[in-house]
Amino acid sequence: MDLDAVTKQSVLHAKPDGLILQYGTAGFRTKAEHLDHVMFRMGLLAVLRSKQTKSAIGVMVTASHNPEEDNGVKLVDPLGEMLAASWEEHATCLANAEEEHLPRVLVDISEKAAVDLHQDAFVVIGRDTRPSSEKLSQSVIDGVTVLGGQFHDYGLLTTPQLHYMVFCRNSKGQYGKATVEGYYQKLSSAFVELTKQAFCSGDDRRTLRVDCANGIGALKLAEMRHYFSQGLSVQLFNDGTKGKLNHLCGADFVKSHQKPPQGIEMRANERCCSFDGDADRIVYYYHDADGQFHLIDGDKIATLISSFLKELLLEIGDGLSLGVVQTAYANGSSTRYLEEVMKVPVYCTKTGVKHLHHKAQEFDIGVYFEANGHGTVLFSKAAETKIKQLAKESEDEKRKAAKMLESIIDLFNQTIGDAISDMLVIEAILALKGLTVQQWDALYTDLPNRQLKVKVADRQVISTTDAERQVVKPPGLQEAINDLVKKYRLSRAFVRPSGTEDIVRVYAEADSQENTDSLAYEVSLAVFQLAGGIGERPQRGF
Ligand code: NG1
Ligand code: ZN
Repeated sequence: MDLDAVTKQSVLHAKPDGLILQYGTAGFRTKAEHLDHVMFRMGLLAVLRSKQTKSAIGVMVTASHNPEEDNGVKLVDPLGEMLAASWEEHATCLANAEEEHLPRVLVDISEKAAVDLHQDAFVVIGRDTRPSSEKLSQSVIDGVTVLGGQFHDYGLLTTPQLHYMVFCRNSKGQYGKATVEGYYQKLSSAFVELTKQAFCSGDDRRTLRVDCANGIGALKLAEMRHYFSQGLSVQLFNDGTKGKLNHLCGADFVKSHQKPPQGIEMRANERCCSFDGDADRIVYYYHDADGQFHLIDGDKIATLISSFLKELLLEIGDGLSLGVVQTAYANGSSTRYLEEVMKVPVYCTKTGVKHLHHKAQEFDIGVYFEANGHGTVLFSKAAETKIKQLAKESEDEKRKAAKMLESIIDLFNQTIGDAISDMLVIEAILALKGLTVQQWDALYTDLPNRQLKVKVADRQVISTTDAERQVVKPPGLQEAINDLVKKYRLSRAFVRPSGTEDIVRVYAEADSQENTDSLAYEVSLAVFQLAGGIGERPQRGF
């Protein structure tokens, strides 16, 4: 390591005095103007991680569904997965080191993690469409270069595409070709193969309206749609030509406000969906004939997908295990439906995809989705081998099911939730099953729910257990929540410090929207009073 060169370069990417940031559930995320030094340093860290793992490492510059003024960065591990937990700590140390300590921290990390400094390093870089992203990704490149790393800058990519590129490169092309065309071809040919049966009866082209959150999803879908246009026609809205990224549109807006985005033309009973700003989340929705809005969130997406998979698994009859992984934010109705009606085992993990991802890896086939629409399906190596074998050898009906599963393996981005993958799988299932969006929606009825934010002086005073469903500290808060929940029917509530914003999140569910809103308000007040609330007290009515 040429530490003198690092020190010299680092001056050009100086850390603002006193700024402390943490590598959270989604990497570093804050106002773009505070991130230059973090980007440079993540370039440095990616080189060390690459040397240590002897693999290509990814760096994605994005702040997902956050406002346009924000930005962020996360590292992608060799198999296209989130960065290992011990390296999140290294990332935090490196980002917060004062200028003069930077060389020492680099040496420390190299020693602690037993990095072989003679090893070559390769870093793969992608970015979203934010105005700040281009310059910030240049700072990443500066960091990579000063430590002698090689890199490939893909420029504009969705977050899942960057994960895909990393995995392709480290699997020596086995997972796919590490190009955007490779990605389009892999997913589209799996989609066309899977839907062959559904579309064989003449012109049955389906149309889907997609709100692209004025983000990268619009550019990539516009490039990709020609590859699958025989089966599906997508109409793009909020494509970034006029509106602002994530402003009054996108998956996060639709999910949290439970209303349609601006800028989309909806027709009664027609399917619409929204991506988030980096295209790793998706939610569906429609208006019924009375103009009432219906949201189909990640929980209902997981339900549709797992019921289809369960059918195929019964068909091949090979005893492969299927499990669904959710977080505490999953609607109570979805959990009940999956467990009691579909008889699928359901597990709850802490918020943040890496937790869901790890749990899902315990099954032959693990379906994981956050209620906000981030999720995918993972197939174990053993399941994949079995399915491929059956697709070749078994008799007709079994072979048909195995072939469908084979396409589904290719269609799901196995590295991380991917709005484009998820959209194509959902569209294929709806077409194959001949389901309308209303029929899908009618699988179960969501319990009314409400999410609120409370400002406190230090959100770390709250600690939780039981996959964040119970508070352990501060004393008295869980008892207060228990007493409030008892007042309502079918009710549930929990609170946890956000990993991406400086707030405490409150979630409540109950038998009616009115009761849900009262419960959410009362719990917010308990948090405010018992966990050091600051600013305005929570108000009744929203
Ligand atoms: P936090 O801010 O920790 O609640 C949010 C989402 C997560 C996940 C991360 C990463 C909710 C309630 N929380 O985390 O599910 O997507 O952002 O972007 O939706
Ligand atoms: Zn996202």
